[in-house]
Amino acid sequence: NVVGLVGCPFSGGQPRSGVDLIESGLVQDVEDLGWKVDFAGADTLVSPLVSDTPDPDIGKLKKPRLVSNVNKEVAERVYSHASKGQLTVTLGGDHSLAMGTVSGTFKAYPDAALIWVDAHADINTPLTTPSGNLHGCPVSFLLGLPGTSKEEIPEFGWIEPVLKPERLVYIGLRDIDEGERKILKENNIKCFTMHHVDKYGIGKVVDMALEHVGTDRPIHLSFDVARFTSQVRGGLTFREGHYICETLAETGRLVSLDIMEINPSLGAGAHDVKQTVDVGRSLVRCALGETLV
Ligand code: DIR
Ligand code: MN
Ligand code: MN
Repeated sequence: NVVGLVGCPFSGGQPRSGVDLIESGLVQDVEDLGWKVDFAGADTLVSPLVSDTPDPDIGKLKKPRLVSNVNKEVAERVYSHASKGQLTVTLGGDHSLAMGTVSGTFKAYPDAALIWVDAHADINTPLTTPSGNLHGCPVSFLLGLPGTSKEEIPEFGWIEPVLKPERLVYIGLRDIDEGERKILKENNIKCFTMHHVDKYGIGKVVDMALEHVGTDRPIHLSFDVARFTSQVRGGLTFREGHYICETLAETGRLVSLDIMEINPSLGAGAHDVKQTVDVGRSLVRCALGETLV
């Protein structure tokens, strides 16, 4: 039972938190749960190569080459852990990093399923993105949607369309762009929004999500914790988030975990930073089998 730890304090080119999680004692947490940890140390965190090469927008996309390069390295690292049978835990960093983590996981486990826990679908394409922020786009590249092909955007040509729409399920959506809504419909992608969480409860939603993707597949969980602590009106609660992690741990089929957007907002006080870090740590512990009693 080995956890392969990948740290990637990368936010659209802004190196930030995530490191905080490791510094706060996460490695010890994981070892206390009975895992060995394969982590080469904080000086091996994935960090964007500082370079003088200009990185102009491509269409609307901001910092495309930087995001692509960092993700290519993340994909290689995740694959190297996953291919040895380790459970990969990646600490981000912004959610564009799932381009890398999911690519690496699915290279090792081609029949895996992806569970995306987020208020947002992050499925904009280079053609539909309203903001140009790549953290709103990773899923479209993994699915190979129109606008993401090697011919259309060779800078991301290393990403293979490893994900099939029926192997993807969302939990916790509540903020979807018009273009995304169309993509979700057209591709018949299963979405459990906050409406469904309210209606069925989180227990039933997780059961239905697992049923949808197939109960015997390896699972990659990509968890966006942005503003999770401050309880933005209408989002998943602290317990609902933890319940998801606990239940996936119980399946015994979790092979890869992303805890993304551990980015206490700039200018946040020490208290907010600590809260965000504590939530990230406890989600990781739950996903690795910590139980309440
Ligand atoms: C919006 C916001 N859908 C976009 N996305 C995210 O810019 O594509 N915000 N992920 O956190
Ligand atoms: Mn996200
Ligand atoms: Mn989000």
